[in-house]
Amino acid sequence: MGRSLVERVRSGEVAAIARMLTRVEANRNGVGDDLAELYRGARRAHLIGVTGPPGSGKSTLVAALAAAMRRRGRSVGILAVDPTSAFTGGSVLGDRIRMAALSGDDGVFIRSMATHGALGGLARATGDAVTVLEAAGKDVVLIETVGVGQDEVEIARASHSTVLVSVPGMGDAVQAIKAGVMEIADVHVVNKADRDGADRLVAELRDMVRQGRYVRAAGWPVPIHRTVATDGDGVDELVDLLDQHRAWLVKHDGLGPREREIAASRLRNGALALLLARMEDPASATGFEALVDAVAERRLDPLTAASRLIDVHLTNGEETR
Ligand SMILES: Nc1nc2c(ncn2[C@@H]2O[C@H](COP(=O)(O)OP(=O)(O)OP(=O)(O)O)[C@@H](O)[C@H]2O)c(=O)[nH]1
Ligand SMILES: [Mg+2]
Repeated sequence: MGRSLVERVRSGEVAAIARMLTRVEANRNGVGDDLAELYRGARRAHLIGVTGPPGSGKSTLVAALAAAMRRRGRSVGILAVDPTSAFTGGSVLGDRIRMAALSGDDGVFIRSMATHGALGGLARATGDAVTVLEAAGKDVVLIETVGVGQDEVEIARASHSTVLVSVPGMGDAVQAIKAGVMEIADVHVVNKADRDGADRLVAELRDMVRQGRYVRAAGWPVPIHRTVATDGDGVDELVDLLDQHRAWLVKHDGLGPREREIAASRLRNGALALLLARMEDPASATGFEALVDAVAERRLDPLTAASRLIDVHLTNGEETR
């Protein structure tokens, strides 16, 4: 008794972190106040996004990275963001973590994030979960996303360092470009380097990076690194590369532009989630249902209706301020 949930999160209590994340995910009433308190003054963790096609070994790699970071004495938070099947995603990650023998270690906190309702809600919830883990004092937060849609790219982008995982023999590099995720990579990882075709994939990626069309930060030489996540091969070197990337960011811009990128992304996601929630709130009298009728009956086109909805909402917002 006595100590608030916020205080208990701040002292890194595992049960409190779990409870706060459940509140964040469900977007419970009052969680906004807790998050505001947690956000202010929270120490910045090194945010590392790990993205790539399904089955490329992201979870295995994340677990191996976490283990390597633990050996260096760092505390780690892991968020596995699965927009398609949060349930199986979580259990798969759970298996990988058990494989890496991380369970039972209080220095690692693992959570899979599920999507609830509104578009953009997942990105909002992920950002808020990062706030909680930072406030709990994690040195590093690893965020795994399946890099297929815009939401996931947005989540991966809201990191200091983004790892793009490809595997040999699937035409991944080409796929990644098509999906528009190529330029988010600060570090390319060719995982499953034990398989045929790793050399060719490395060469392909090297060509692309050399052409410079897909480079996120000018002046940072994007490394192309091989791993065999299942054996832990190349994982320690990947930790070194990520340290180097963070040091490079600090040296070149004091993290400023990257922090602003993260802040901008969080502001966008927050605004989107709030706007959608308020517009659809039956109690807020924004006329959502009436506009739905008008669009369904073709009395109004969707864009005009959307514009009216936003106008009404913004006016309401001003009046209540
Ligand atoms: N041969 C080989 N297999 C690997 C390697 N890394 C992971 N795997 C295997 O690849 C499969 C998928 O690994 P996961 O870590 O679940 O991949 P993921 O990218 O997280 O998958 P999703 O989250 O479902 O997109 C598992 O069977 C792993 O054991 C590797 O370096 N070499
Ligand atoms: Mg996974």
